[in-house]
Amino acid sequence: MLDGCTPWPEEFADRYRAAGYWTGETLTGFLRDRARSFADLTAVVGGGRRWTYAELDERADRLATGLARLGLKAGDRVVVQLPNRPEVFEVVFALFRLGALPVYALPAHRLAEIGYLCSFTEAAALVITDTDAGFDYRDMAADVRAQVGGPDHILVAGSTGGSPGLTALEDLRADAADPAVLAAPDPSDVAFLQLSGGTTGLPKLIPRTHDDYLYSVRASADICGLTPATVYLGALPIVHNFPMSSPGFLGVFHVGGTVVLAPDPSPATCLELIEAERVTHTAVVPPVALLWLEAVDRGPQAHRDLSSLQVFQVGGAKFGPKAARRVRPVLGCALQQVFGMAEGLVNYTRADDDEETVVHTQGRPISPDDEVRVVGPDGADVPVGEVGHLLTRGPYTIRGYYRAPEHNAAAFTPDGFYRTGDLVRRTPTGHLVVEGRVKDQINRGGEKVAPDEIENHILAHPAVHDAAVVAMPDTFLGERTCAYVIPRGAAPTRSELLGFLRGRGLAGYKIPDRVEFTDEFPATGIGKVSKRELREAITDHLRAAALRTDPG
Ligand code: AMP
Ligand code: DBH
Repeated sequence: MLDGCTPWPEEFADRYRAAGYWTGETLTGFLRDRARSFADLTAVVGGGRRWTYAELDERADRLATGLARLGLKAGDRVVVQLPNRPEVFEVVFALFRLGALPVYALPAHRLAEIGYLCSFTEAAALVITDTDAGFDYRDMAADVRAQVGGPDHILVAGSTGGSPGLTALEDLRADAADPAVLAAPDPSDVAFLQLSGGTTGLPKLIPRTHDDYLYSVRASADICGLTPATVYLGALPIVHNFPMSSPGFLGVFHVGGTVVLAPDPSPATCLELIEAERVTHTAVVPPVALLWLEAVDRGPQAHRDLSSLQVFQVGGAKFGPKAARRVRPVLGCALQQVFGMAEGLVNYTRADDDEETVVHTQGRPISPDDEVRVVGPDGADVPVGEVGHLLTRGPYTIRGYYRAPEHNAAAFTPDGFYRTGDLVRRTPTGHLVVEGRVKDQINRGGEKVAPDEIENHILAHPAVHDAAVVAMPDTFLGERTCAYVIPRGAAPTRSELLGFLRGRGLAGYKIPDRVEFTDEFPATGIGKVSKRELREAITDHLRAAALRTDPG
């Protein structure tokens, strides 16, 4: 296994194989196999292109050959940061073919995150696009290289703009595939690294194996009722765990369906695509769901023909019952709530669940062998119906983060349960209702922010003495970030501080939504900063301000 990863104990691995969950299939062979079964069916639509399974397979083959000639090989880590365009599939399947490990970054990531990922994983290459949404990724890549002294290869899906340190994928793709480059990885080995939302200073990396991940993909495709007639709209950044595997593009490719890539999740873009491509399934986070509901419900997209839509998945953050109840009347399709995590466990409401279950719960686990415990502060199981901390272990939940022994000691119990940090309640049917969290994390409409990481960036400002970042309630995103700052001497202005954070190359969604200057922080009994009191203070403040503007 890849160094710095925690395998499942042998007795569990044996059990998961015996139960038929771990089949020995690998992501290396996955696409070739599907291309044999579904050659002429459409695999991908996006960016003005349509590729059949045979075409995607051939492209991945030729690119893999080019990458091998460049020197990339099995076991190499390759940071992949691409927007929702068909090349993203060509690249990840080419890497799987070589046995190289994609490290998935989001398009929103900037120098701080990409630099960290490249250096922490000792990446052999970084794959970017040229420009997207007004941002030039080539400039960022040059800064990454200047900062971390690597990676050796920066590959661009698009134009290099003539820059000498960059290689265009177009120039790399071999004229013909060399079958000798095909790797033969052990199915129990790590296939890629996924990013966690994280709670501590730097994002944690999640190692997923061929066996465990493909089990979750196959089971998800089955639960979600995918068939070769499925047309899935990829509205979220496609390499996020949700649109990749729950059931996501891998679930769709597993059954021979079509993935339509949306360049952005806006209602204008997506609802037009749903109508034009006769989309049957899609997946969004709650704020996007709210925008779509508004746009269709007597809004500017009310005229769209959405009759093809069968399943509307919402997950990543809590979807309130009020909005959940509007899905069927407004969009004319079924809602499926999805509560998942890149670490493993995924819960779905099912097609045959009654309306109250679909509206009020976040679903139940994929697998009969997902072990779910809901425990109190003493670590003992609480009765059904009571709120407790969710711990889980199972055939597709990791036993440890990548190269993080200290963090693992806290994030996993000695017997291997992952401490999700989520507070849940279990219903008599085994469905889970997410009630809150114990982890220090802000869930900004599905985008996770680790306060600790932002605090460290704020503390780097010379005029900052101390910083504490907390969640504040928000009707649209659920939560936004508020940074409490104790200045050192003359306080910087808000805009100066935010400009400073942007200048450090922090992803936009991590820039605090609000900054409050203060002289001191409230303390807990043992003298730690009381984030609970800060959260309450900002919540009270916002409520009072709302009452002033809307006294009714
Ligand atoms: P990550 O570990 O970064 O993959 O993020 C997973 C976390 O997102 C979970 O542990 C939950 O805190 C949160 N989450 C995901 N889906 C939902 C949902 N449907 N409702 C509430 N929280 C969710
Ligand atoms: O939030 C998540 O990470 C998430 C949500 C839904 C996820 O990883 C998933 C489904 O697989």
